[in-house]
Amino acid sequence: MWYVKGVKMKNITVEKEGKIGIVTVNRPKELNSMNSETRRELATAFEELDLDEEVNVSILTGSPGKAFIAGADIKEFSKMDIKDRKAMKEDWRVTDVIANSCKPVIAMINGFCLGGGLEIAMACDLRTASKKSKLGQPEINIGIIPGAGGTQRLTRLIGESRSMELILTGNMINAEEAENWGLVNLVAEDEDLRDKTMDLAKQIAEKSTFAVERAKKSVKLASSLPMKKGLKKEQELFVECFKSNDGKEGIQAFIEKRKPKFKGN
Ligand code: CO8
Repeated sequence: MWYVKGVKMKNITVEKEGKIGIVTVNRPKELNSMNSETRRELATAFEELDLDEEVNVSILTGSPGKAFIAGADIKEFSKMDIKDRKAMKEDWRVTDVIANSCKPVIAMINGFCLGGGLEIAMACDLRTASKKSKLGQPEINIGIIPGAGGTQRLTRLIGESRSMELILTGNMINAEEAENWGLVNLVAEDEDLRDKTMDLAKQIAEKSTFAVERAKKSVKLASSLPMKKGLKKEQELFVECFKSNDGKEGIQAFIEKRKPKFKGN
């Protein structure tokens, strides 16, 4: 049994490898679909990792088998009496926690990545996928629509036309198509996915955490701010980095032809 903030985690595991935090949804029999409890546990875990000084980058994945995350738990949906948006607030929290985390989060997609599974992957900053993976927003097949950012994040990532296609047909695409569409950053053979994802995470984890946090923030603002405001915000964040100890150290290290020693401030 895993504990985060002293709370028992029944549906996920949280591990650390060097500066990388790895969160795994562990409901293989249900294809790692997320019931409410899983969504709440994920939110708690990512909040905790955001505060953890030992961790610079996190990875979200599914327990080995067929699926990364096959969406929300449809069987639980049948028992839920959803009266309004506010009643689901806690259920929705996880995507906000990940998207607003000051540290990068990588979705390591190792199988079916559907519905809420794709939505949580899109709340992450980068996505890697194994060749066997299938991605889609099949909600329309059960008479509902994406409800955790699918229509908004997917459209921003791949454009309206392809987003419409996935959301209106409910069809799945494979990992290579997803890479061509700009939905995933890299595709690996199933057995290489973990190593390649760890390499990516380690590359980022070695940078200045001060600069990485501001880079993530600035890129995220591009989808919510008009260009002029976005550029102004970028300049402010650039100056913060320029004035930081890490900024000074990075520039000096380049001049002295040595590896920078970043301290995160
Ligand atoms: N929820 C609950 N159980 C699931 C789910 C799911 N999403 N997906 C699979 N399972 C279960 C199956 O019922 C089955 O259980 P059992 O053995 O007891 O019958 C077991 O997992 C294995 O699944 P299959 O036998 O179906 O495996 P297949 O390889 O034949 O098919 C598929 C795999 C194609 C992934 C298929 O299982 C499938 O279509 N699953 C549903 C996928 C889906 O529609 N996902 C979207 C759900 S809706 C959603 O995510 C909305 C998000 C809104 C977010 C709101 C947050 C607040």
